[in-house]
Amino acid sequence: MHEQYQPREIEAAAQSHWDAQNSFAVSEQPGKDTFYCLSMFPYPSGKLHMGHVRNYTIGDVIARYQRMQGKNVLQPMGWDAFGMPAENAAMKNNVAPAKWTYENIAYMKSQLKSLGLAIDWSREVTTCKPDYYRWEQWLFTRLFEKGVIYRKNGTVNWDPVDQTVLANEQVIDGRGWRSGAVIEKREIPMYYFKITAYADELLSSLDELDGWPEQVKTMQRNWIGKSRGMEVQFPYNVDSIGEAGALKVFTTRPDTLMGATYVAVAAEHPLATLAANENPELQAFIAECKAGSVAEADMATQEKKGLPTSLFVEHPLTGEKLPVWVANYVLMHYGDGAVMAVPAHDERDFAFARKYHLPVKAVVRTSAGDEVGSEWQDAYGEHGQLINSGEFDGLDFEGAFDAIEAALIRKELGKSRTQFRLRDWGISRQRYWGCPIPIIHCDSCGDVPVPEDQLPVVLPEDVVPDGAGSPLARMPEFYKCSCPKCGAPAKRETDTMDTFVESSWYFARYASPHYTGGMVDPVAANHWLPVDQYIGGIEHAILHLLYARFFHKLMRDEGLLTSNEPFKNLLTQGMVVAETYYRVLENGGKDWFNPADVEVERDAKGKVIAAKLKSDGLPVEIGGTEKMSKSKNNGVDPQDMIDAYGADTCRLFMMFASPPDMSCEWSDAGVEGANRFLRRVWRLAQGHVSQGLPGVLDIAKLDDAGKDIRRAIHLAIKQASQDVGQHHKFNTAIAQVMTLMNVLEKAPQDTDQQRALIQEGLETVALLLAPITPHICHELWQELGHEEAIIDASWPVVDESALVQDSLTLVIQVNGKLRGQIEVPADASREAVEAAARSNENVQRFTEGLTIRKVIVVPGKLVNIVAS
Ligand code: ANZ
Ligand code: ZN
Repeated sequence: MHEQYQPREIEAAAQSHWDAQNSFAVSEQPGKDTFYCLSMFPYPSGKLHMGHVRNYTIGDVIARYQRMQGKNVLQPMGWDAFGMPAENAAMKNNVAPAKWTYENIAYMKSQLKSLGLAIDWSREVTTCKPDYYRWEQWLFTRLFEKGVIYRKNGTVNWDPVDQTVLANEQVIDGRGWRSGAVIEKREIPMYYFKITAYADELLSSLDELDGWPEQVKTMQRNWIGKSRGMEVQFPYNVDSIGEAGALKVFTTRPDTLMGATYVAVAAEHPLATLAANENPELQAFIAECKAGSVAEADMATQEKKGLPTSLFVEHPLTGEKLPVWVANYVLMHYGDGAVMAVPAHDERDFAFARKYHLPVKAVVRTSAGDEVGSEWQDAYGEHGQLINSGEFDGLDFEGAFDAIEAALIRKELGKSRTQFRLRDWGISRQRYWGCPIPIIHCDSCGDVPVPEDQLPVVLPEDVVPDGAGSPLARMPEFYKCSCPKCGAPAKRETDTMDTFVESSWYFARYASPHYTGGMVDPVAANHWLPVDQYIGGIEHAILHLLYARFFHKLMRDEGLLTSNEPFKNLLTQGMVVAETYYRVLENGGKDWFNPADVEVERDAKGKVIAAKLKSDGLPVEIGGTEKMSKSKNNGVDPQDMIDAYGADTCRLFMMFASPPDMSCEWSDAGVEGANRFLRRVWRLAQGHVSQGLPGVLDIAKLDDAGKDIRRAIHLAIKQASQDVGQHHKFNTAIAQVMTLMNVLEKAPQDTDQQRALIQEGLETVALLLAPITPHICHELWQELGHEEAIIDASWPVVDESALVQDSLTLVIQVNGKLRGQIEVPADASREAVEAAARSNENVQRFTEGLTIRKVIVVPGKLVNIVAS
């Protein structure tokens, strides 16, 4: 055994052992407990960042721990390889997205390997390869035939200069991110997944997901947004053109119907179009609304604006005439694109009514008993007893809901309805680097799905896009084809799919990644699925997880899977954060400096109190800790850390810095501390091994000091097992091992039996750390004399008898202040403990002249004597 800890050598050796033994390749083994441990696969952006390292280390620790529990553990990895960054890089460097992507994958794979992850690489999945996406296309054609995918016009952000569709995040302040052109809304045909058909199930089966964070389930519930309300019709009669009809609105507050003082429609609503005839001002306003962003967040924050029309509708119950307004806060694609406005009880309507001097009529008594809405500063949105509502006065929300529904049904002007906020999922992208949509357009047959024997529709890989629309649309060799139905010349669809589609089913493909008989081999898929533990960032809490849950159900309904949900347990890891430093520029902007280029001074608690730039020695501002990002220039390259200290130090630091679901603050001192600890372990083991391995420990012959050491060993096992197995608290598990190390370092090593005890201690350290720092533990295990590699060893078992204590040390307090210690038999009664405490000489000194009022005994811990 080397005298020094040399991570480079031992990590290479451990990794080549695993490679040679194929240690992480798994197959279905009936009868053996399976554990499917999955970390969200990366986008091959170029190199790993700290967030990846954290995510994959957490997954690896769990996978390795479960393997030590004797389970058949599947931990796969792959690449979410389609997407825009490849196109942007292609344009910048004039290289095909495929080439850029494959090169990134090769490099990042080598990085992942250097971290020593227990991955079954034979199952690697790359979503931009035809052997993967052909099955996505296959499912698409099935769903298209079933009507679960359909085509209709959708509104998109159109960049008139680049002649391309932009994603919401590419529209910045209403302009294209590249061209700077003012973005227009356009209607173009798009493909949609009918996810709304699964809305109810996506909501209700959340209740079965006990292993998911409550916060994520809440986010999913809100996104799906089920609301029970009422559809209400407001009849109208447009005399000038002789048109009659009824304006339909959706409301969750039918109890406030008697307080409606106007109605408002979206700019795209047919009634708005009708009213704008011969009204240029209204036409201009409608055009302005239509041009705005399609992002819902922008809609919510924008200033409320509207224009009146000359139209009126009738209140369905009173017949009163209500004016029709066009308002920018009404969304066309929600509810019915129109609202009954109740300014007294709806915040948006209230703001709007104030601005345009519309009446405010209160119909719900506030908890303070107020009844005059027009004098309020704000809408009253709570439920309450009805007022000013005629026959409905005095009813509560439920009562009013039912009574008003009955009244509307009698007039055939309304009924209750449940609706969802969730929209169907538009997946068409007018981009090149994505999975081709397998549809052929024929003049006589319409939209024809590509037949199974013509799949996959292969994306050509040698194309360099130029940013002006999709190159596929300019490649006749791609889009010219013949109709599969009638054989006439036809045109292939040139849109590609949203990359969220690939990441919605990769977890299932890992079960049988090379299967050519279908999307998944149902036997293998049902063997491994659902995933036992899924680990990834909170940024995927809504869309990715929702789409993956949806796909799982789609695949179930195709007969491919039997389970209802893909991920049994979900761990959302916290962010990796680091200190930020900057200087203010003359123009008021900030120039950010990387922590590596800054020298800092800290106070006793480790807080940064001063910082200067290494290059010029002048001070920089301290910006506080933030998520590592390019924009704040506070990223630390994990590769530098691995090169300098080795993967084990890197893994140990990450796991020790904080529990996995909390943010983890990067610190050089922390990394050095982790490295120092591993060197300590090495030193103790090296000293021990160099004297030859001891004989077998005879537990029966242990003296008191020996019993104490052995108790420390088994206490560490007990607590680390709870921390890792039950709570994923790797940081406290590591702390247990550190405590044990302190004991072992002080333990005597004179006799063979004393050394046998150290042997047990060191073996325990190696086993407990094995999931976290697998390389050093691999080496230690061999050096400690084991034939079998530690990767095949079991998690240690607590010897409960070692935990039994003959005597206990209790802390003694007098009036809460520490005054001494007593030693009592472990099975001493309360009375005996109290008596021992009272007779303690310090207690007598500090209670002299006082009366003892109370003696509190906390078993196993302390005795507090209250005296005055
Ligand atoms: C009258 C009313 C009175 C409303 C009141 C609320 C409070 P959720 O819960 O999200 O489903 N609404 C309906 N369609 C809309 C649209 N296309 N654009 C903007 N707002 C719309 O919200 C339903 C409520 O949102 C409905 O109930 C309606 O306003 C509004 F005291 O109707 B309410
Ligand atoms: Zn045809």
